[in-house]
Order: sequence, then C-alpha cells, then structure tokens
Amino acid sequence: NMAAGAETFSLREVLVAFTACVSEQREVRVDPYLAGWKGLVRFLNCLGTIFSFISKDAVTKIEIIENYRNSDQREKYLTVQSMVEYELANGLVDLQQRSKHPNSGCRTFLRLHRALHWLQMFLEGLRTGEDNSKTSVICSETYNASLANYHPWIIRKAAGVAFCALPTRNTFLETMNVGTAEEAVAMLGDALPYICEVYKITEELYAQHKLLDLP
Ligand code: 1PW
Repeated sequence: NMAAGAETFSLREVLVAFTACVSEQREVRVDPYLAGWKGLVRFLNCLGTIFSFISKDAVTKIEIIENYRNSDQREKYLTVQSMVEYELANGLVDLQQRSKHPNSGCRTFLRLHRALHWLQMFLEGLRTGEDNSKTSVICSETYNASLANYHPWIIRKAAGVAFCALPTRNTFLETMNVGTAEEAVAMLGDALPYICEVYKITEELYAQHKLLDLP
C-alpha cells in the first residue's frame, strides 16, 4: 500500500539503507547510499517548506549520480571505489576548477559526503542531548562545525533561518516516526555506527586520492 507507506514514513528506513551500504570488501555501494539520501529528502520535506531549499540541492546531486547509474557506464558506478577509479583513469574529473566535467560523479558525491558528516553529527547530538534541549541549537552547532565551512555566507544565513523552525528535541524525535523518543534514541544508537563507517571509508578513499577539495 503506497499511500500508507508514505504516511507511515519513518527515519528507520533511512538508517536501514545506510546499514546496507558497506560491502564485505568494505566498499561503499552507491544504490543504498542514494536510497538513504532519498529517504532523508522525504524526511526533510516533512519538516516543512523551509527545508525544501536544503533538500533541493541534495535532490539535484542524487539525480546526477542516478543518471550515471542508468547510463551505459552503470557498472562503473556500482561502488564509490569503482567510480573514483573509473573517473580518474579516464580523466573525467576536474581537479583544479570546474570546466570540462562540472558534474563528475566524484565532485557530486563529495557534496553528499560532506552533508552526511553533518547529518551524522546532528543525529549524534540529538541522541546524546538533554530531553528539553533545542534541536535548532544542535542543528546549527553541528552545521557550523562541519558543512558550513564549505558554504558561502548567503547559504549559511538561509540555513540558520531554517534551523530556527525546528521543534524541541522530544518533538523532533517523535517526528522521526520510530516510536517514543526513547525508542528513537535507541534506534539512533544502533544505526549511527553504520553511518560513521560509510563516512569513514569514503573519507579515507577521497584522502588517499587527494580528492577532498574537488571544485
Ligand atoms: C535536519 C538536518 C538534516 C541534514 C540534512 C543534510 C542536507 C544538506 C544539504 C545542504 C544544502 C544547502 C544548500 C546547497 C548548497 C550547495 O551549494 C552545496 N551543496 C551541499 C549538499 O552542500 C555545494 O554544492 P555545489 O554548489 O558545489 O554544487
């Protein structure tokens, strides 16, 4: 039942997708990664129209990588490792400035990767926060400590405005539709190590290939 599925949307699906990302060879699978992001976008859209500007760019990035997954070269984009190897070996990445390959898989994925770091820190802050702490404060503190460093002033400003609209921690935890606030916290505790692992493997791969500053 599609309609019921949409109504009973839960952040659990998002976290489950990220738990399926890492293969036995410690490679990051692209399809579950995108599935996790798509769920995240639906979640952001539940938070209200203010968040749609945040999700819009994520949607664009997801679609760029999905297009690679639907192209003749789809096999090359099965994992982040194979994507990096393929694009570098074939000169498909702009390393100094965006020119011939403005939407390479590598630079596009890097943006999602940075945003995932923020998400990880935000959810961790939410998990360990006091019952009555402000989600807006957790959100802006973690954003300022991570993703904000890659954003121009105007985006940081707009993000700050959006964060103000976030409800208190307990209400937010209930918005996740995982059950009670306690159950949501328990689920975050179970799922966050998987997100951390996905983040860590990608970060190491990008560092190894000196791709962390791709324009
Ligand atoms: C409630 C907390 C949920 C956290 C979800 C994380 C979503 C992060 C998306 C932030 C997007 C802000 C607006 C877009 C900025 C782009 O310029 C930027 N994209 C990202 C994903 O950071 C950089 O992309 P660009 O301009 O180099 O193509």
